[in-house]
Amino acid sequence: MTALDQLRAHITARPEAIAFTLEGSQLTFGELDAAARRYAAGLAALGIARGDRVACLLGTRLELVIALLGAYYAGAVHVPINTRYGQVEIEHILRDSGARAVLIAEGSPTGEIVCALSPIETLQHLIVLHAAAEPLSVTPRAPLNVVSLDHLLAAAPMASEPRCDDEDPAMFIYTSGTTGQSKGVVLPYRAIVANIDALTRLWRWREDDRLVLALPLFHVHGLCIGVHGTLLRGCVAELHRRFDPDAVIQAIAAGGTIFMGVPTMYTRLLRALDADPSKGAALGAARLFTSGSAALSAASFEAFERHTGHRILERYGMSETLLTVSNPYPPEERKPGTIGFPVASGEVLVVDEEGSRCAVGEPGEIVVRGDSVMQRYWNAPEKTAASFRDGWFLTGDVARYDDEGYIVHMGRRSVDMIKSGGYRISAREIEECVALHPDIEEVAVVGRPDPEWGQRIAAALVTRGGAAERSPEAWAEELRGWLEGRLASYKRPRQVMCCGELPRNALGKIQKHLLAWPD
Ligand code: MCA
Repeated sequence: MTALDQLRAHITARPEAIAFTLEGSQLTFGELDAAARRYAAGLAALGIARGDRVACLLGTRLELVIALLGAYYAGAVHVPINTRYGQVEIEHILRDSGARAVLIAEGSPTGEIVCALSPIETLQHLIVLHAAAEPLSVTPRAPLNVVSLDHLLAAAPMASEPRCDDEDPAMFIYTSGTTGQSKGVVLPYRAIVANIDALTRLWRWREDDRLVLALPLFHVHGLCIGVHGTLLRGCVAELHRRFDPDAVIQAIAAGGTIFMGVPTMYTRLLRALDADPSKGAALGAARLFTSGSAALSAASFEAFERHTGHRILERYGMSETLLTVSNPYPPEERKPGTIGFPVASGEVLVVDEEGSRCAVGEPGEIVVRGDSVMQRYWNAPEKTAASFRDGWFLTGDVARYDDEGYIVHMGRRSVDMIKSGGYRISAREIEECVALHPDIEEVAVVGRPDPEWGQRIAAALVTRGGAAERSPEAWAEELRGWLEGRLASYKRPRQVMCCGELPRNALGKIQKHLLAWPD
């Protein structure tokens, strides 16, 4: 059985069962399959062939799941793009991936950004959602073939059974590194299915589960675990367009059994519970709460248990390796402040500089190998080579074993990688964009501890001439305007400090840890 067959098991066996719901609309497994077959035939009619990239710039909606599966059925590669991104990020992904088509929601800010881009050689088709219902508010600058999803969905379904090899790329996920622009992580079917199958079995997902899915569907957390887990386990995913603590509490009170969140979401759920502790009982009725994408504080773990009786199951992963470490399922074995043990789809070790397994308590780097690991970075053989050693992927995350063998995550090796609101953010990418400001001579961006976001973005600026008179607050406001539309708003510095010069070592390298931030 191929990995794609595994993803389609419930489509074949239980076509009548509901797979996804959103605000009163729903898709059964059979309806999803039929729509994906028509969309795949429509893509094929556009000339999209095996291995071609189809970018997707949609917020959470049922069409996104159809577009994902339809791309798979057409043999194409799904390239999700964060709908909060600005022009710099979107253009980079479209160019780097060589996407032949991009799916946008007409009238959306990101759709308008795509229309305003100058021609991208490989990009030929702009797929909008609806046929002529709303003419495009912005005419594309580039000569693109504009076609609607409605139109593609009217195609006769593909005649043959969808087929692909396990090593074929299913998706490229663009992710921030320590360098400026994001890198495309090539995820083959093998990795996604092996990992999400192992993870959802470990977490005992069942057909009768109802997943309350309020994570965005353009990153590994929401898209791989949420959507692919639903397909693999045959449960129902109730999609939410955005995270709203009260809506999540209501959804769980109405029968939701699983919730997955980033720590910032738990902070907000806890705020709602503090304001009205009676809501704890509604959440108590669920079966499983998991947390990932950034470290959950032991204080949040304990407060959530006090309110709801649930011990949040914390796990660890990254786009390149998928979800590789998880706390055990039995609640009493979930240990706050740890990420748990390796998931069955790969091997995970904490190693020292020589690559030997660290002793208990000794900090080392998390390294991963096995089925769940990406194939490579797209178009970047040197970066791919540099991220592996003897077949092990080097995560850049520092951890240690505790005395029971649980892995304790301790942070990133590089200060240039920031985790804020569950997003992985490259300090360099922000620095490159800020440095283009004519009044800024130099900039250093770091993540500073923040109780709500995990880390908040802070920028130390060396400004030019007369601009030095502006206050840090005025500079923060200036940067808001400068970055608006260029980068996602969650990458905007929330704290700004102006300095005469940046601290450097004898070789001239900026020493970010020596920056003296006012509190
Ligand atoms: C938003 N704001 C922020 C941040 N994000 N301020 C500081 N730091 C931030 N990180 C600001 C906005 O600019 C805005 O302010 C205000 O907060 C509300 O913004 P909004 O976007 O509406 O925030 P939100 O909708 O409340 O979103 C918060 C969120 C969201 C729900 C926590 O960030 C989220 O969905 N995060 C999940 C990310 C995720 O899926 N990560 C998984 C990656 P203003 O109005 O002033 O502009 S996959 C991964 O990491 C790996 C593989 C893994 O292990 O899962």
